[in-house]
Amino acid sequence: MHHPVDTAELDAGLERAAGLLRAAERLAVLTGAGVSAESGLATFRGAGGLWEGQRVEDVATPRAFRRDPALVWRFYHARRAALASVRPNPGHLALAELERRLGPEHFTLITQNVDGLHRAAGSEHVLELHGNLRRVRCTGCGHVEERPDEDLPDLPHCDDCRGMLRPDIVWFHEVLPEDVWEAAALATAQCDCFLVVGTSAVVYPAAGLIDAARAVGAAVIEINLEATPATLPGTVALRGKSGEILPRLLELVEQPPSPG
Ligand code: BJW
Ligand code: ZN
Repeated sequence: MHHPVDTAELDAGLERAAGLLRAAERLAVLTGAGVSAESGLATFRGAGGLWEGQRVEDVATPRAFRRDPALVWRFYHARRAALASVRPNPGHLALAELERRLGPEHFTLITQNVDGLHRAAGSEHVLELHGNLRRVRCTGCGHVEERPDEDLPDLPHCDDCRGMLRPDIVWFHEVLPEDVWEAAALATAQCDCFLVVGTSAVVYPAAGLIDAARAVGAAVIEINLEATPATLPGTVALRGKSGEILPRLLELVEQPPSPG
C-alpha cells in the first residue's frame, strides 16, 4: 500500500522525469539486477540476494576460479538454468519501446546485467558491461562462444584446445571489455539525460558513469526501491518497482505535457 503523500510525490516525480525525457536529445540508460527482479531473477546484494551467505570472493573472482573451478561453475550452472524459464518484464519492454520511439541514434542502453533480457525484450542498442551468462570463454585459447539452453558438463572444456571453459562474465578485478566500455563512456559523455534503473550503484567502473553523466550536465533520473549512492541532490528519484514505474513513465512521455 502506498501512503498518499508518497503517491503524490511519485506522481510529481514521474511528471518531471517525463518532461526531461521528452526534452532529451540523447538518452543513456544504466540498468542493474533490479530491472530483472520482477522476472524472478535474484539481485546480488541484500536479503534473499544471490550473495547472501556467500562470499563474493569465493565465486566472482579469477582467483576463486583458479582455486575451485567446480564450485564457481556450480554457481553459474544454477544461474544459467534459471535463465531457461525467465521472460522480460514490463520494465524491459518499456525500455525497448523507448528506444523505438527515440531512435537508435538518441538512445543507448548500458546494462550491468548478464541475463540477456534486454535483447529478449527487443532492445537493440545494448551494451553489456559485465558479459553474458549464455556465453563461455576458453581459458586456454580465448575462444568465445554462445552455449545457451544446454547442459554443460560440470567442468566444461574447449573442443579445440582442451583448455577449461569459464563463463564469459566480468569478475571482480577484471577489466571490462574495452570496446563496450568505450561505447558506454562515449554515450554517457554525449547524453543530456541519464536514467539509472535497479542498480545499487556501488560497483565500479559502471557506477562511475553516473558521475560522468553529471559532470557533462546531464539530468539524472533514478528508478529504485530505495536510495543509493547515486541519489545525489538534484536527482529525480522515482521510488518503486521498475516493472511498474517504467511503463507509467513511457505512457507519460507519449502524452502531451499536462497544462500548467
Ligand atoms: C529494484 C527492484 C525493482 C530491486 N525495481 N529496483 C574501491 C573503490 C572503487 C572500486 C573498487 C574498490 N575496490 C575494488 C574495486 C573494483 C571493483 C568494485 O567496484 N568493487 C566495489 C564493490 C567496491 N570493480 C571491479 O573489480 C571491476 N573491474 C575493475 O575495476 O577493473 C579495473 C582493474 C583491473 C585490474 C586491476 C585493477 C583494476 C569489475 C567489476 C565486475 C563486477 N561484476 C559483477 C559480478 C559478475 C558475476 C556474476 O554475475 O555472477 O557484476 S559484480 C555484480 O554487481 C554483478 C552486477 O552487474 C554488479 C552490480 O550489481 P547491481 O546490478 O547493482 O545489483 P545489486 O544487487 O547490487 O542491486 C540491485 C538494486 O536493485 C538495489 O539497489 C535494489 O534496491 C534494486 N531493486 N528490486 C527497481 N523491482
Ligand atoms: Zn580453447
